Amino acid sequence: MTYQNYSLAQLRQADAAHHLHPFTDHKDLRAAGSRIIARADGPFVYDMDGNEILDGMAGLWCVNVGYGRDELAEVAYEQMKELPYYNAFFRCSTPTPVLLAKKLAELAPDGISQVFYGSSGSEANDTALRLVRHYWALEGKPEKNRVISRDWAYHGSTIAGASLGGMAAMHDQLHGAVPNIVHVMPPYAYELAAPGESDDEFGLRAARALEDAILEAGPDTVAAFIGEPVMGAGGVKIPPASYWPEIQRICRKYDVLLMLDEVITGYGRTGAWFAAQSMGIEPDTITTAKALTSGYQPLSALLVGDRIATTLVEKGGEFFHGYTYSGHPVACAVALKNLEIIEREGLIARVAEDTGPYLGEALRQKLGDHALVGEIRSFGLLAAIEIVKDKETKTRFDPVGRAASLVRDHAIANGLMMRAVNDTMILSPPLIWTKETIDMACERIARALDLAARDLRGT
Ligand code: PXG
Repeated sequence: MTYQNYSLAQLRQADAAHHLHPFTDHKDLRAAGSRIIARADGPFVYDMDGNEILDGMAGLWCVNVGYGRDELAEVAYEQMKELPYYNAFFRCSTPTPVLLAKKLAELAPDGISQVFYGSSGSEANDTALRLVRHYWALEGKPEKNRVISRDWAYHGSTIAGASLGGMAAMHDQLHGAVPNIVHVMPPYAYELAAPGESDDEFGLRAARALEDAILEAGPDTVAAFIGEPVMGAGGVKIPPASYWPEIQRICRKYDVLLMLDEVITGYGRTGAWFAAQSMGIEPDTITTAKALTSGYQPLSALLVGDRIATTLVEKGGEFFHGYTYSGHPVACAVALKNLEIIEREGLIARVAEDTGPYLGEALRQKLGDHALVGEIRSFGLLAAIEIVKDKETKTRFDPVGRAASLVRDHAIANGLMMRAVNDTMILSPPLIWTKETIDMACERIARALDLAARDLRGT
């Protein structure tokens, strides 16, 4: 590898001189320098300082089959030799995207059998937004074009993705979001439920915020609702059981399409191929990316339900949309092999029956009593730990985000990669984690919590 001709100091210097990182305060980064991860194997990543770090985030919610899978490298190599690239425009196709679409149609929830490819979750959500608006235009209702989303949602970082998302800081930098997208409250009981309100009552109230928004806009102007089954980047916000059935009912009542963003939850993370199946949701589109290739190649697949696909095919007319890399042969070959590994190793059943339930139990049992822990929640292999100053009143440390950043820094220094979202600690590990790996992670989190508590004493 060519990087081995460079010292860590040289790489850091070149990184600071030339590389603009995503979601980064560049002034800060240049002062601190970056951690350079140079290799990875199984559940571990290795930085160039010589640290072995257990990857509690599966890269960025994506490396579901873990690192070091020779099979995925080999299939990419073979495909590159055979056909590195050809496009899917102008009535052409290549074999691997066809076979992958067929496979995805088998795995997808009932009523979904078509696929539109891109290279990222953001691109797939751009496709989804165009597609639902195009659908209503084809149906003779072009004015039915509003999309309702939620505060704190994350749907990507292109202008369409950020507009669909509900991150206020991102909206502030858009200087003009995509028009006709509105946001309602998220189903986040820990902070938003009223005193004495049960989780299920709160879930119904949060869902009815959608109904209010539809009625306020007028149902004839609302194309779709978009949501992550479990909000990921917004802080692993798991909705009460009452939430999605009520959302589904409201969408049906007002003939509003349901767009599910499963960029994080897709391909096994919740103990089913898709969270739609674990939660009983019947969406019209499902956005997927990340774990489709376990991050070994950039690839997204928008799964399109029969209602939209039938109109698109029967009414005809060109849908003026697509990307150079829509259906990239190498990425699709890697995806096919990745899905085969997930199936062959029974990783989804393992999450559903074994590691998913164990992750929640272990975190609660080993960390639930810690003075800094306000709540622990989990769904499959997604988990969150709320960091608070006072468990009873749910008061946070000041300023917001400082406490969880301390926990995160101590966790990484103690060999566990975690993420902090404001004052919520996040875990989204590879599906290859065992009960032993979960125990190892819990020990490292416990140590990080103790060290952060010491730092925070008196603040
Ligand atoms: N939808 C969801 C639900 C996501 O989580 C995207 C769309 C966009 O995917 P791309 O491939 O365009 O990044 C995502 C991505 C974080 C973090 O800090 C999360 C994501 C991306 C980057 C950072 O947790 N999720």
